[in-house]
Amino acid sequence: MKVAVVGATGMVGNVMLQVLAERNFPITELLLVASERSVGKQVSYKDKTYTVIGLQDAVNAKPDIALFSAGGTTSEQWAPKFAEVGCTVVDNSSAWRMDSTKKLVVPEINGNVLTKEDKIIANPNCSTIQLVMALAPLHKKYRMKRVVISTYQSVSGTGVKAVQQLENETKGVKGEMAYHYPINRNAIPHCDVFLENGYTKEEMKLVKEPKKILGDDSFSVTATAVRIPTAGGHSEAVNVQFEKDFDLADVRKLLSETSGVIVQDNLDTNTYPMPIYANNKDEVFVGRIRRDESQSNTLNMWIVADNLRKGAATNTIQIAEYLVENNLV
Ligand code: A2P
Ligand code: 11C
Repeated sequence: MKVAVVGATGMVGNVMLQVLAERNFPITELLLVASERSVGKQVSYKDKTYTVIGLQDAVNAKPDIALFSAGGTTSEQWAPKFAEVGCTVVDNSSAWRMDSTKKLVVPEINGNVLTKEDKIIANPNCSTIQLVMALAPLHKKYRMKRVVISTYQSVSGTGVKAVQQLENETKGVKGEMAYHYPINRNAIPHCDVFLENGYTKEEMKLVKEPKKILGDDSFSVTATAVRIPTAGGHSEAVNVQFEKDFDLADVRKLLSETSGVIVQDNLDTNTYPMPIYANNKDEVFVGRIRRDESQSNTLNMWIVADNLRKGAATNTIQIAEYLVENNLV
C-alpha cells in the first residue's frame, strides 16, 4: 500500500508512525505530509528518514490510503481532494464524524459497515472510542436505556501546547497557556468550546457519536467532560441503566471476552484501571464494576485508555487494516 500520513509531524501523527511500525502495516511507499511550515523536514520511520511533503504533492502521488490527523479544517479542505484521486481517507478529526454520508467506525464494533465506496471514513473522538468499546457488548445483551458519563481527560488530548503548559507549571516555569486557567493541581470542567446548550463540544461528541457507532439512537446519553493534570490517558466514570437486569459476573465475563478490552477489577489487590498503566497500550481497561444500588438495572464502571493510541492512532490504523484485510481499498 502507498500510505500517506497527513499531520505526520503532530502528536497523533507521531503515534501513528509508531503504531504503523509496530503492527508492520503493509507499506510499499510512505508519504509524510504536514503544513508548509514543515515541508523539507526530516522524519524517521523504522530505520529510514523521510522528507516531509506538502498536501498537493501528496495528492499528486495518489496514495491508496491517507491517514489524516491535521485538524478539522485541513480534513474538510483536503480529504475530498485525496478521495477524488481514488485514495481512501481515514480521518481522525471531527470534520466528518456526524456527516450522514460518512461512516464512523470502531472496527471491533462496526467495521462491517465499511464498503469499497467509502472514500472518507471518520475515526471517533478518543473519549467516545474507549466508552463504546466497553458499552457495545453490554448493550447487545442488556439494551442500554441511559448512560451518564463523567470524564477525567489528560492534557495530551488538547495537544502539544497543553502538554507544555502542564510541564511548565510543574517545574514552576512561566510559559504559554493552552487553557484559561492553570491545569496543575486543578480540574477544569471545560474540554473544547462551549455550545449554545451549555454543554461543551467534547460532551456533545459523547452524546452523539456512540449512537452512530452502535447504529441505535434508542438510548440517551449525558456527559460532563473535565480536564485533569495527567499527561496521557483518559478516564471515565460511567453509569449505565439497562432495559434488562444483569448479572455482575456475566458483565465481567462479557467484558473479559471482548477483543480489545481488559478487565482490571480486583478489590483485594487494589486493582483497577489507571492512566499510568494504560499508557502506551492499545486496549481499553475497565474496572470498579459494580451495581448502582440507587436504581434498578444500573451499572457503574471506570474506563481508562491511552487517548493517543486506541483513542486516535491505533483505531485509525485498525480501520486501515480492516480495509486492507477485506480488500476494500
Ligand atoms: P505542522 O507540524 O507543519 O504544523 P498537532 O495535533 O500535534 O498540533 O499536529 C497537527 C499536525 O497537523 C501537524 O503535523 C501539523 O503540521 C499538521 N497541520 C496543521 N495545519 C496544517 C495544514 N494547514 N496543512 C497540513 N498540515 C497541517
Ligand atoms: C480531548 N477528545 O481530549 C479531545 C481530543 O475531536 O478528535 C480529540 C478531539 C477530536 O480534548
